[in-house]
Amino acid sequence: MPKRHLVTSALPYSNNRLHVGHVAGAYLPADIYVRYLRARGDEVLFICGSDDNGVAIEISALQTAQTPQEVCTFYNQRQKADFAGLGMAFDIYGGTHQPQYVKLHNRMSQEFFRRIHDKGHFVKRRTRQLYDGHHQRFLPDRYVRGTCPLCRDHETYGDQCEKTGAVIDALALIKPRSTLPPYAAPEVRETAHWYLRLNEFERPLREWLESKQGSWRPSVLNFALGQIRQGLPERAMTRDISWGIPVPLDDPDAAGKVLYVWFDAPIGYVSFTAALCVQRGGDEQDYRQWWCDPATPITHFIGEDNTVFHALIWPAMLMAEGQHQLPSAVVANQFVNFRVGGELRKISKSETPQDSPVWIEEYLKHFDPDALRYYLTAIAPETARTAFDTDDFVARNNNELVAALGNFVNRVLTFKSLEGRVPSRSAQTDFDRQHVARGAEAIEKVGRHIEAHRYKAALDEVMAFARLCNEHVGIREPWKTRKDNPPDSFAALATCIHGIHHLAVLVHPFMPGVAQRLRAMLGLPDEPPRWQAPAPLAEGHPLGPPAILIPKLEPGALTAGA
Ligand code: B3M
Repeated sequence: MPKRHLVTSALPYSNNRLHVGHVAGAYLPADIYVRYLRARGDEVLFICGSDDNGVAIEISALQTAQTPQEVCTFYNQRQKADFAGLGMAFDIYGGTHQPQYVKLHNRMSQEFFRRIHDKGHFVKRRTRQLYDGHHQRFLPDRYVRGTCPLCRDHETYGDQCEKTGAVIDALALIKPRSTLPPYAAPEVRETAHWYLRLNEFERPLREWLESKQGSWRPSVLNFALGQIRQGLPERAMTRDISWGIPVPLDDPDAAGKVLYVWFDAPIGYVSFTAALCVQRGGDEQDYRQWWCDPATPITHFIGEDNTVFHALIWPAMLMAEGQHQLPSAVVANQFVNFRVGGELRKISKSETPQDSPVWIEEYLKHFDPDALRYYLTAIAPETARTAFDTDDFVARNNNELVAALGNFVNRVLTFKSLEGRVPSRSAQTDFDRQHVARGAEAIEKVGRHIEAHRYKAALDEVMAFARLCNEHVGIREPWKTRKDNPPDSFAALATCIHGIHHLAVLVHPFMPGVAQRLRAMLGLPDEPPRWQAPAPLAEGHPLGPPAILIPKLEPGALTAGA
């Protein structure tokens, strides 16, 4: 595996708070991957920030009588705080329209657009578009709703079918309605836009995607290859709205138009990398070390509905522009629904109560971030949609984290005869040595799972080792030999402590807070572990004070406010 990595998480639109579904999709798996790579000794840049431009933000501003800048800055800060509370180890949390980033981001996006333009990959077309006579504005993307022209049985916005994820043409919507009150039926007016000729890239995209067979998730490849089989239509990369990046062309038709938000958003990954290079005292152009060097793999973590953009349109933009490398991997997760009291619901701003713990802000007021990281990994929507179930959350917290991990650690480290020090392991048995070897094997296996983006399987492996540790202490029974055979009792305890040390490595990518508490209890310095089987602590090494690893939750704890 290479030694440098650029990892990105999808840039959330800055018009809403974050919920557990967002976290399970594009952020937590990325953070686990990054923490693992860093523990392995690799150099990683982990890039994220908010997606501040475009229709979604403009509509939220209209609905709340604020400016788009107010909306996106408020949510940029909110989301940043939520991510920090969950321990996301971003190197930068930018924002495509935040004061510190907007200038560089606009310039890089405009340069990108111009290079594609100069190479002839855009075609300017006069087209007809839906227009709201009442508000005197065109209705791109989320400004219009209607029945999807492709699946024909589903209400959707004018940009993407909410059921199949396919990009659609708003003009083709059946029975379209403006999403602005009084929700008029739109008229059709002429306008001019710049379209990316995606069909020119069908072959290179197909060949590139086919080369990922066996390493990428089938859901991403099947979707993207399926779209290519149907043929990739030209896509407009400009919009008739006012909130965004001005189209950088000296052409009267460009006046008053902005870049399509899905054109500039992925360039946010690049411009935030450049901003980070500057923040770290380097030059803006240093970003090329990450974006133009094939020895540095780029991994994008996204939610399933972003697949078309990351696996087709963004790579086509990169091919058209020609100066940056393609992503090495696009890791997409499916949606997470919400089950409360047995009833399945979608998580949405309008239907989910303000104080529900599915909102990260609310969750973090009352509960441990690592318990959520644990649960969301245990139910990770890697191959199918899953549900965040409040009862299941409590059950798993108590039966798995507390019972298998917390109790074991507590039982061993509070053992009286230890007197706060690691005892002698001189009387270790073969069984003890085998146990330590199992810990080392677990570290290897978990690493392989994480490298293959199998986070759920990785966590299962961690918990399997935790259960093994429980079994070990149960079989060795150091309390029974404490008086008659102290060397044997001590050797058993030393083995258990070594097991805890292995667990402190194993849980780190998933639950960094738990890992830190384990290290403190083991009397180790407060620094991230190396991803390797730890050497046994020396006899006499002073242990730290035992503490509660993960609090037990009362049944129904999460249902309040749900
Ligand atoms: N903002 C969509 C979303 O939040 C979009 C992702 C952009 S990633 C470049 O789901």
